[in-house]
Amino acid sequence: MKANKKLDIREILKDLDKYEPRRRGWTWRKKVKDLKLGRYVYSDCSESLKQSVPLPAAKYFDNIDPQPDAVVTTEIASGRFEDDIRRMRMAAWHGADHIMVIRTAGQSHFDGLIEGTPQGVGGVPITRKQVRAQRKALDIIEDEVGRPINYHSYVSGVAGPDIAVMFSEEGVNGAHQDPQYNVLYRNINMVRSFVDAAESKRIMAWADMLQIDGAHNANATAVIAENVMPELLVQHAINSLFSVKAGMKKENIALSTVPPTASPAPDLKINLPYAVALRDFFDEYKMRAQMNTKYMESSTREATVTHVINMLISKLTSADIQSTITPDEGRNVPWHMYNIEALDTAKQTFAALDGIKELLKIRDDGYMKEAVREIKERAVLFLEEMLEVGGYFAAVEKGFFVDSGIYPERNGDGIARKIDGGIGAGTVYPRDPDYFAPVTAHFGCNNNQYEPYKETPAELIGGCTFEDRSKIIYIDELDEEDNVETRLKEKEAYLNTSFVKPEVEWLADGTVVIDMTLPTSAEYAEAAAVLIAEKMNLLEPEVIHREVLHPEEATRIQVKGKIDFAIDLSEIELPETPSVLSDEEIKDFMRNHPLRIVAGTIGEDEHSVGLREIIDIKHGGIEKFGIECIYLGTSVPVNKIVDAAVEANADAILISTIISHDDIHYRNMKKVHEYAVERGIRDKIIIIAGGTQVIPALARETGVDEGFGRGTKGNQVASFLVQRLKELRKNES
Ligand code: Z98
Repeated sequence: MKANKKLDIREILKDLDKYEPRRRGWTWRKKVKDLKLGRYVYSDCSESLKQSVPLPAAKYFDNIDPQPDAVVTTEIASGRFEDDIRRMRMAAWHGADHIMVIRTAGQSHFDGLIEGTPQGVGGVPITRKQVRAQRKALDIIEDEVGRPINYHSYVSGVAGPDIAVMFSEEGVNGAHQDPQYNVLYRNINMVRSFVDAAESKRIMAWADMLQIDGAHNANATAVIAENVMPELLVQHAINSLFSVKAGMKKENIALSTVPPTASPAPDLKINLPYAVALRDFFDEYKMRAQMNTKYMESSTREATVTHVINMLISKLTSADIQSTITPDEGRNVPWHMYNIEALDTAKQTFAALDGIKELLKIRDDGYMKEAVREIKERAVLFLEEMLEVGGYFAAVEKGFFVDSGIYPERNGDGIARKIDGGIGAGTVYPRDPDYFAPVTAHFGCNNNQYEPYKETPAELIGGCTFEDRSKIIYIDELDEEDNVETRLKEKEAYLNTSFVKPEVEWLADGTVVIDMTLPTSAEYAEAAAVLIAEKMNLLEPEVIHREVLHPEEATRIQVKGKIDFAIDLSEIELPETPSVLSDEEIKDFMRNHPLRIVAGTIGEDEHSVGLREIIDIKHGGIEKFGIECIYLGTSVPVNKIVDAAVEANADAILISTIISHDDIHYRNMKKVHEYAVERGIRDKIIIIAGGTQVIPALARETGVDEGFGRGTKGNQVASFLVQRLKELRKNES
């Protein structure tokens, strides 16, 4: 797969009936001791990727892209698996190696597998075809980035065991499985949920899948999230020990942990002791750290800060998997760019905090000691009381879980379920004495009469679908309308054509966001913003975020809307990319035509880093070609830089400006040009203007010879100087 080629969804869908997964089971990253990258040595990093998109600032660091040692998750949930596949590719290039596919709303109440590729709501309907297509796409993507990617979804609901079998057959690498989730949040009968869970866990164990539990959901549901801390430990305990008893290896059991509270609460004072208590109790298991979503609103900035602080806790304690909830989850079903933002947030934070445990140690005395002990005590007492009242089922009936009080306080508002209530109640039957299930992975008694097949029942039929894939029945589309082929046909105009429309989740969905600040109160600003969007011809405008800058002075509003036109890329004439000469060509020219320039940041601009990079030899700047550079420093007045050029008999003036407020950068360029005209040197001197906000065409309009924007390198400027000088000298002769 070439980086400059798009994934061809139709190609992936071809011959899916014959697709076989490459492997089963979970893959961890390969940690590298003292990883050397560029000029740094990293303590907590893993092998680098073959291809990736590094952080924006990487260009100042030889484009290094350190990959943390924790597996990094992204959750994808657009409702259309074909669009999710493209997002998976973007995510992998930004460092995700755990792709969690959210299921469509309501799938957990389907008592069986569904087939085909129907469109989902808030996630995709998980079917064999969809799973195969995504796993097949991930095979291509993992080869491209050079790191195995774990594919993950959910083994829950009333079809839990059926899903577990299908996942095992199809090489799904990880799944959430926790019967408490069914009981508390999906109102599925508790007896059925635990029986199903035993079967599911045994199947997942056969496939070597990693399991993530569901304790974090209590955190997200509780009225005051930190009040469920003791209960969270109890939930983890129930599911992990149950999993071990069902045959899972401890290293395949991951606890889903979320720092319970978020600022403005004193985050670390609450979350850090909790994280320590959890890891003390469950040190044999893996930690899947997720961010706090309970207090997530529509501010992506706020969500990102919570995420960063949560990752500080991950690094101070431990996280084998770091989840990255998208910062827009509070306002959209996640959009492409926010998956990527969250992944970059994780990558940036982890690189920043690399080696933190060599620098800082969590105290084990005073406040920390007391706080850790208190959480543990409350959890143990909770568990003891649960046993006293007759066990888990009785405790759920009494509403022990997700109560808003901190144990032992109870406010009587917990989620209570009846032992004989909920979906699937009364559907558990005792096995007949001669019951025999000829499957490889099966929980509990599987009739003893059938010696010698007691331990290996599948041998009786020459292997079940786990050993003999030809027994798997692949069912293609069942619905003539609701399927991927019809959706692709609708998008034909944009599939590998030159037409593009903006998109946030589905190809050519046309969605854009505009961001505006209005000098009025929030209520008026919101109403006005919608009118503005309408006048801009945006369809279906909707306010997705508002932020009070001051109750009366101003409000910031973000509006989403759609456009109904496309752009034909074949009609676009791209500006010519400036030709860059080889170092040898530049040096050759310089040997015969020595060149002198004067340079400085002008006006009131003190930002010299960019200019120094263009000039300095150590940054590969133009000095290295033998160009004599007279650097005048920062905030050089316009007249002074031109006068200096006259005095030095310079061939060129290099000015640099970062500040662009009120177009001061272009105004200053114009002044330099005009003063050079006034001094009578304009036709003999080259004027070059650079800066992060400089757009070459606009710079040229001010009268300077060329503008150079963000990311310019010394050799580009030197090439321009050589080419321009050649022209000037040709004109002179
Ligand atoms: C996460 N952001 O955990 P349905 N089982 C468990 C779950 O936690 C979930 C499901 C099943 C979260 C994603 N978690 C939400 C233990 C969901 C999902 O019934 O398909 O919604 O099950 O990463």
